[in-house]
Amino acid sequence: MKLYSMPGTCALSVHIALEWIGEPYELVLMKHGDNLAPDYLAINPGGKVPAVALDDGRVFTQAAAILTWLVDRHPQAGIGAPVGDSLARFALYETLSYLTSEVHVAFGPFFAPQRFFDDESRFDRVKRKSLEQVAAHMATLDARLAGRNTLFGHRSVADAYLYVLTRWVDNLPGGIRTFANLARFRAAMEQDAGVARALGGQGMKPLGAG
Ligand SMILES: N[C@@H](CCC(=O)N[C@@H](CS)C(=O)NCC(=O)O)C(=O)O
Repeated sequence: MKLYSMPGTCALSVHIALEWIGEPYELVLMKHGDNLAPDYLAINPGGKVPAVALDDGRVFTQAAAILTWLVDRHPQAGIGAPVGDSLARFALYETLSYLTSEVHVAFGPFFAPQRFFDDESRFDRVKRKSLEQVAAHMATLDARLAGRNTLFGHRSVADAYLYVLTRWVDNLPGGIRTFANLARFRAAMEQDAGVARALGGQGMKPLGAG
């Protein structure tokens, strides 16, 4: 399978998961902007990463769906919910949905204010509001990580996704240090060999606790 990614993006979460499960993959690392080029749009008309292309031609998109598909394909990896435990599966889906559809989305106006507002002179305000939303989410997640370095008491694909978001938190005033548990989580994730390999593969560096 091929994983299409761009450095620093949420596709890193899928890259980490692939490293954790040990499934062979080919990384297609694109530059920002290449995602809107015709050859990539032919693969994923949505123009976003991650996309996973299977050898049989199927293309999968949406990080939460890809991550839970990987969990199901590799139950032995123990990075999701135990097979048959519907409450644990619910909790995993609930958290992945929260991270992808609320927390990630809250960053949108910060990274791309022009998609939300025409008046360039107001972009600073739009970005500030975006980061206010992000800060509220991060406070929630920070509280959830009190006393532990995983969201579910064991390593999971939700941690891989949260790790990516913690890298973006450095854009907040005060950075990750405002959130002591998230800072500790981020540094702990970077001690993980799979995370280190994924970062290296994407040409990215660990950020530590800030
Ligand atoms: N809901 C999608 C969001 C994907 C997404 O927004 N990816 C970003 C990187 S984190 C992207 O490809 N952005 C490129 C762009 O918007 O041009 C998912 O969870 O996979």
